[in-house]
Amino acid sequence: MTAIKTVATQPFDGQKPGTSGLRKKVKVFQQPGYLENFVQAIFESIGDVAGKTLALGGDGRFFNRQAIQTILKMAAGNGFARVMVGQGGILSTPAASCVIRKYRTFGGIILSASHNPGGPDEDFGIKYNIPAGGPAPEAVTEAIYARSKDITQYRIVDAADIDLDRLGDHDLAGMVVQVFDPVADYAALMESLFDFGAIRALFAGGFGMKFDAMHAVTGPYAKAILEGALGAPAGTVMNGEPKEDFGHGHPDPNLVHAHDLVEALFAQDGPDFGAASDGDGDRNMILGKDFYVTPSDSLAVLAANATLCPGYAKGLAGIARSMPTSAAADRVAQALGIPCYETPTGWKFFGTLLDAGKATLCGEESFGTGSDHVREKDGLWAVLMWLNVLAVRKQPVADIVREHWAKYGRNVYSRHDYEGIDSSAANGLMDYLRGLDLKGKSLGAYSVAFNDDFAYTDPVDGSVSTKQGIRIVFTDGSRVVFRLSGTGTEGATLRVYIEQFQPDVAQHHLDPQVALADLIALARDVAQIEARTGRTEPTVIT
Ligand code: VG1
Ligand code: CO
Repeated sequence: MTAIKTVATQPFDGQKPGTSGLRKKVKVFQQPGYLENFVQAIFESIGDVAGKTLALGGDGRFFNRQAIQTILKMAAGNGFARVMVGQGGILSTPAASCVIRKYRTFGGIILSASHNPGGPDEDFGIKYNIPAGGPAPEAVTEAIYARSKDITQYRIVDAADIDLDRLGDHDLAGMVVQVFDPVADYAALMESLFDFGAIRALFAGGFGMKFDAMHAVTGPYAKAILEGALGAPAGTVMNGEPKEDFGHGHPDPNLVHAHDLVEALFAQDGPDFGAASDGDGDRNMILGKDFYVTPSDSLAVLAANATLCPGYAKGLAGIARSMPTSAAADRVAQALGIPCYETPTGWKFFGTLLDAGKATLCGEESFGTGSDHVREKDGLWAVLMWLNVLAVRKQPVADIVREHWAKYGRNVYSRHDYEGIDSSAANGLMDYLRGLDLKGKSLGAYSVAFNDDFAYTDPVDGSVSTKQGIRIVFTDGSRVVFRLSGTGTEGATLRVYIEQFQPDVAQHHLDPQVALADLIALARDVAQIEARTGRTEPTVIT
């Protein structure tokens, strides 16, 4: 019988989960006790774990395997009966949500810093998902943080490491470690939602696609589903081997970082369809031939075409989008006669709406789309939904989006990120904006309808979240929004979101940077971005 050790420890500062879990440099996580304290704080904040089952896995980044061994021993030390861990320590975020729900586990721990780079000098992350499958709501993350501040000891067993590559049940000091295939349950769920026969026929007819897994977690999933079940030619999946440092890349599926894919789609004789996913598999970018679909438009187009997919044939109960996401989805909801909810940034805010059956599809401007099939955003799911729509409509991606704009009007949209700026300058800028009273004033050619700091009251459980982003909304419905990122690990990242509705089809072809030029300049001026941050240009534009 292996003895459970109780190890004395001292609290670390700053174990406060951000938009999606605790993200820090690997070196921070490698400090003795750092990971252990946070895991113990989780186990003590989620109720009685004795005899329960936990799901566990991560995006395969550096430190993933080591962290899993530690968490397994701590789960045994804290009385869990079983831990289901993805083979090789691999489990995409949406697959984790799928497994938690399917096997009714007592939630799960996901190891990922998502789109942040990986490697010994880069980032690591950890988050707890609740038994419903979604990210822990704020009440739970606050409890974990509070516990991390007064922790004095953690519990762990002394035992040999588990062979994470060998499928099946392993014994760890009396606890069962079940190493399972991380792809199978997820692939089966996808097949239950989409018309795989129609997509197979599409590929058989010569439809060309590239999927960029960015050397991150979706490689095995995409190969099994696209090249396996759906018969897409070998080589459809690019960068399909998960690597601990993502091949020195930045696994963020946008026009800047998914450059291999962008090059392929904008080349002469490029494929018909392109997609990419992020580090942990919950984000997606959609490209057509010579065409980029903004995430906000992608949500709206999928909502408008959802009934073409078997899993959504009965229609949608409602749509939910994060506040900075464009109102393109709202127009579809209005046309369908269903509600559209506006939540703060972060998938955790969609959970109650999905659980209550109020929303079926959800989306964020940050390349996140998903539905009530799990409680996370889901990159490959969005790609498969697009494929299902393309298989039925038999039109190029660009035509589908342009027709959509012609019918609903176009919410011209862009996000400008200023990464790695000084934290106090960033906070000063936000405080300054918060203090402005602009109502009724003119900014350039625009007149301000209202400005505020977005606050949200959850319509299901009544919980209130404040300070979720500064909005300046103009009388014509255009708006600029300012937020600080809650997922970075170095300095601060200022995100500026710019949106304008354009009903005139003759203007729809314009590059958003051109169409939005006045609003972009106005946003820069009103927030004094250059004076306060020293930056004249954003780091990333999406
Ligand atoms: C970003 C995105 C947000 C997303 C979050 C987690 O947060 O803006 O929409 O939910 O990342 O996604 P922030 O606070 O940096 O703006 V992931 O794929 O990093 O788990
Ligand atoms: Co992610």
